[in-house]
Amino acid sequence: MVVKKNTPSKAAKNGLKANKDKIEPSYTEQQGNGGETHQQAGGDIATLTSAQGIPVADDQNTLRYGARGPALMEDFHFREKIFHFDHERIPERVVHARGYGAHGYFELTDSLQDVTRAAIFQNVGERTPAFVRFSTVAGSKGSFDVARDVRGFAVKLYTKEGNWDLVGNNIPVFFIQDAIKFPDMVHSVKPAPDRDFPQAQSAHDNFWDFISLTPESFHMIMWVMSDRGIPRSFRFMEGFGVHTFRFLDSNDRSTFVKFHWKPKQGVQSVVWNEAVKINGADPDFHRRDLWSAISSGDFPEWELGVQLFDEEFAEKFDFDVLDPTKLIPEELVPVRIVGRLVLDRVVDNFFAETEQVAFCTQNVPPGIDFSNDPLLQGRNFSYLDTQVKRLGSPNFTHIPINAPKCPMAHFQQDGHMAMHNPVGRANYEPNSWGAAGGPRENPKQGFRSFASEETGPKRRLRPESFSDHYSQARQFYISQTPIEQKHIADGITFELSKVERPDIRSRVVSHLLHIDEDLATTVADGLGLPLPDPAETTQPTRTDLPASDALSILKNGPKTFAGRKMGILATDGVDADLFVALIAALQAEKANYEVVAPKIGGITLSDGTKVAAQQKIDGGPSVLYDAVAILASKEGTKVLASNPAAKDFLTDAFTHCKFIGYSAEACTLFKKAGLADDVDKGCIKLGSKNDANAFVKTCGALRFWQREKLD
Ligand code: HDD
Repeated sequence: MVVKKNTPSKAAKNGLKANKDKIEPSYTEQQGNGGETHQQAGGDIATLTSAQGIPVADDQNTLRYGARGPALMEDFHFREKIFHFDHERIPERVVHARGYGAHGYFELTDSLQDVTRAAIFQNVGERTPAFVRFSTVAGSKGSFDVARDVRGFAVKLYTKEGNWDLVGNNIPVFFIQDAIKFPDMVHSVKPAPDRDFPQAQSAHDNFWDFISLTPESFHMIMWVMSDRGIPRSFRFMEGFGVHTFRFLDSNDRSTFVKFHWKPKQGVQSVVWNEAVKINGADPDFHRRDLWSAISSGDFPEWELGVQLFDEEFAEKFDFDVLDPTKLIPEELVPVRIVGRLVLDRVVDNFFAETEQVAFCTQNVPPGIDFSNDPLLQGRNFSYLDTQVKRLGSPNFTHIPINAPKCPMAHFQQDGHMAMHNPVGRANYEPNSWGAAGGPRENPKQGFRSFASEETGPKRRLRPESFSDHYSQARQFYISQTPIEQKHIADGITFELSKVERPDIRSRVVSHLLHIDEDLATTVADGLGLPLPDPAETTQPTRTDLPASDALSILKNGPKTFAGRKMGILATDGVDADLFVALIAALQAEKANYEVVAPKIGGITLSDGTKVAAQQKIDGGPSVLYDAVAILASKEGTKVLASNPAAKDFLTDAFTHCKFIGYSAEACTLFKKAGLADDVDKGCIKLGSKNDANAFVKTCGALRFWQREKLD
């Protein structure tokens, strides 16, 4: 028998050759040796080695006895390779498993020296390195991006006095008031233990059962059911520290503070029908967006704002500032902008950075301190545990993404994977070895807690000051525009229509009656449910809280199409002047676009110019874009009219209230899509190249909401 040795295919070899210049070293040391690479044992392509650095001669065939004989235990290369592969996974986060991170910096624009001694807030213009991880909460690591869910907004700031982790969300309040309920809340939204579904969604019995029995969650529910629960991307979300924290100045004087991240790009969301379709078309919609924006130099930016207030305000405020289900309206305590956060670098390696980053709420530098918010107190206990479980060692702070960028000096030692250990003789303190004896405590510069005075019996209780569950939920609801209110009603109706037990649906509506009667009636009607009695409550809803415009997305929308993406559905023969003018207008506006064409090979314009396509029609549905243009020639329109995906492109864009620009010839597609009688002011005919600019400016409004009928 002729024995043939299995070698890499010709194509694989050619591929290697063709990309020779681009080939990265196969393994880059992440730490410890100054970033040297194992490389170039021969020629200009690095020689493959084992993890021990032993050059590998054959990576295609296991070592075996005879041509067809058994594998040999002696094959240490195979053993090491498979062993390592078998251990590649670490446990995913118990919540916020699906996330995406990027590097950047925080720059101080307004000194907070008057209220805090935190180093990061002293010198205007100073930049502090930052790493941010955005996430969904409920879905597993491989779930889709545009689930209806809260988004995590976790920021690690590598300050000169240690790491500060501000582990927030895109919603300023939380579901529960006491950390002891967190496992129940999370279990209820995650897949049921017997069937292990539903995945990454809250539209099911368990979640709404828990919510309907937990009235304190209703303020948060209003936010999650609003369009805030389906953000357009991470770049267009606000972030909130949620809890009340303390600032401490150099005399340990305390000022309460709430943290806000405000996106320079504006806040923007998608609509539900669109979200469902995006998840099919591109499950990575949000991570792709962040990656593309940063990679193309369009760096997302947020302003850091603080709401500062004192004990006196806290005493007279309508709600308890320690209750994490309440916010302080910006109209009452204005948000002072003190800095900006810019994300300007994608990760080199997802696992090393985004997966291994370990946020802990208890990481605060001197000058920042906690309040007694019971949820925050519980979180401070929880995060350390979870990192040890995930990362496998108390030395997770030695991983570069978690290591402070300021000097560290302590006597902690050993443990799994320890990279930094004490040197010299003394590894304890106090000691009498003088300067050789290592670091010492520093009462002046070191972290000091606020010396609050606490009294009271030891017992388990929920304070009376936490008992109003509906007034701020109502305030949020009345602060929304009619379209946003409709979306909230639609959102709740959709979710409850997936709940199988009518008594749970009814119980939810019994709470909504305390928030807004119209909302409750609309939802009940949408479910075909008789209106129940209002839920029992000890606290009547306050109706004197004024609307707060800051709570609405649409009242604060951006006025420009910058950073947004247009889908240009184009065909062969389209007017070259119009096409070029549209691209120029988009570029002038700093907007992005993709050409969507019948064939991925692209199109030929009327003047013979070839244009590459980024998407074939069925791979680039209009849900992926903020606005669309349909630029077709007469012949091209015929091609589109016979293509179901092209008709969907138009009808979806129309249904989702997007602005639609179209060349005169593309009119026929409206007919074919059954929209001929519906053409409205959001559908803009691009008669000549001169119309392109005005169209792109109009798109700055992002949606033509008049199209959505209000009952
Ligand atoms: Fe939490 C992760 C935000 C309440 C326990 N949480 C986690 C992350 C974010 C938040 C953004 C992901 C961090 C990352 O990207 O790695 N969590 C919040 C906010 C809360 C909150 C804004 C309320 C205001 N969390 C909360 C409570 C507990 C936890 C009450 C437990 C008592 N959270 C965790 C955790 C996680 C976590 C189990 C899972 C993975 C991790 O920590 O690193 O410890």
